[in-house]
Amino acid sequence: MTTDVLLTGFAPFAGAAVNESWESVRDAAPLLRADGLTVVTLELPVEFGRAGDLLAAAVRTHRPSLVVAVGLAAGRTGITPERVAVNVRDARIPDNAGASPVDEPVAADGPVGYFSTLPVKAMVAALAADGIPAAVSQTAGTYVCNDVFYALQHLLATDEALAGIRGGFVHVPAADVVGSPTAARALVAMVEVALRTVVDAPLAGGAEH
Ligand code: PCA
Repeated sequence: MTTDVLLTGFAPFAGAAVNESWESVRDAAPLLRADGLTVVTLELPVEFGRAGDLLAAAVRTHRPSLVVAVGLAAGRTGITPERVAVNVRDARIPDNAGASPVDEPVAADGPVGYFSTLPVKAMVAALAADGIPAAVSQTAGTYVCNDVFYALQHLLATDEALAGIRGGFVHVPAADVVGSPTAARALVAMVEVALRTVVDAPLAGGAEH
């Protein structure tokens, strides 16, 4: 069976009881399946290196058309598809395994960055049309979300066996800004627009993050 989309969220971190990214992924999956798509979901640990390794293993196993990794960005005011992953780890707080890398590369042999291969502008436009606050983000930070995003893009760019698989990262805000049902609906809209949009919409305006 072929897989249309691999969706990942994160476990709770920084003392929180839940992580909205996993809740929205969990709730989006049945909605996407109801639309006829084949969906695999995975909850990733908030751990440098290991999270990206687990995602890579899932990509190799399922060979989805699309990979959308989702994380929580608590300070944000909308859903933010990320434009670019950067080859650096710089932790402000320890990850869930106690690691606090500072100024280390994600991949020692990798380029400085990778662009998302998701149509981030078209995704934002689809959410705006649905009245959901959204903007393109120009940085996924330097913590575990960026680590996973960079590892994903590096994998997809360098492993010829995975050629043609598109992927990227989306940050969701805290539940008091966008509740889980709305975040799940937003993920559905973004996956559906990404599946049918290979060339991104040329919309102006890199919004502030
Ligand atoms: N957010 C963190 C890591 C896990 C998550 O959900 C981040 O933005 O890096």
